[in-house]
Amino acid sequence: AKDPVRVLVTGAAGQIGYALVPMIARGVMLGADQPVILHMLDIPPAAEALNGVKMELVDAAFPLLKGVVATTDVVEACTSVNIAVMVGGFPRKEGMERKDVMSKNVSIYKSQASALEKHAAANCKVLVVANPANTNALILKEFAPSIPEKNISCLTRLDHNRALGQISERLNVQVSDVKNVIIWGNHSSTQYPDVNHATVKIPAGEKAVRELVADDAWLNGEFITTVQQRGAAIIKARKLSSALSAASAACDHIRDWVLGTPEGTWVSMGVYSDGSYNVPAGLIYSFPVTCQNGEWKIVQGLSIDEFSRKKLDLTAEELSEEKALAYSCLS
Ligand code: NAX
Repeated sequence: AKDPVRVLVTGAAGQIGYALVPMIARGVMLGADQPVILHMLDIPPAAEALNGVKMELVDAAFPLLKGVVATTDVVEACTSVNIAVMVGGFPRKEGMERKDVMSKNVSIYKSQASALEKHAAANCKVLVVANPANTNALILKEFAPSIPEKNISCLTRLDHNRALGQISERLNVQVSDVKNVIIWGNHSSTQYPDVNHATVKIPAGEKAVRELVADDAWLNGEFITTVQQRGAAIIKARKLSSALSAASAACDHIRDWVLGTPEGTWVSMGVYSDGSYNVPAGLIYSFPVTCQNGEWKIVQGLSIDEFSRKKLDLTAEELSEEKALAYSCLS
């Protein structure tokens, strides 16, 4: 039998946490043969609720779940973890300035970065979900200099999956037959969902999404805005932000990272830019990636037309501004 993997979920008493921890304990994230030990962190006001989640995990009698640590102590939470899913953060409340929200999250991610750096297992993989996800991940990277940058990422897989879902609905095809959409940039409304290289499986092989949809106005307009604004649409409908789809996307992200992407398929991950596609180096930016042996690699050589170029640049500019704002909170 395999040794258990320790998975940290911060903000585990929140709504994504509540959807995510049972998925991890059922093997959705790391596989049906991989035992896990869950580490759940939240803040003292949520300690009682967190303990309730722990009680439910015990009550669910998950065969793969070999232990649960539920704590408000960051060091205890981070100790020996192999995977860290950072869902905890400070939400933007009505009337709050962007800078104030940024400042709260900078201080959270700065201190959790140090705890991970000192106490996590060697080669721990980190996924930041909490918003502003890209910039929180960047702060975490900056304050955990001994964690290799290739081990730090942020979640744009939900946006990626939303794009797959929209194409599948539009063409009335199985979502599993659609692949190779791309989310470029920030997990925000400036993200660019790109279908220029996406395909659908057909009996004779595969066919370009653009050819099958045959409606560039829709693909360059409503499709993009629907994906960009899907989060707001969920809040409007549910009076709560997306949780089950976010949790599922976090599992997809880690599973593909650890176990690899299928041959010929890429996924979107927010990763540290090396300057690929003329995206400024030093931002955490969502790119198309393939994964093998536990490492992601940015897909190279895709053609970028003029329409796409502008959109890649626009979301990069927003990320540069967020980075500057985050740094201004440090001084
Ligand atoms: P909730 O408010 O339900 O849960 C957040 C939890 O984090 C709370 O239990 C809170 O007590 C805890 N927390 C706050 N500060 C903490 C700290 N310093 N250490 C540990 N825990 C702390 O929010 P939820 O709906 O679960 O969303 C969580 C985060 O995910 C938010 O930042 C949200 O904006 C972000 N999202 C990101 C998505 C993505 O695709 N990247 C999509 C979904 C989601 O909107």
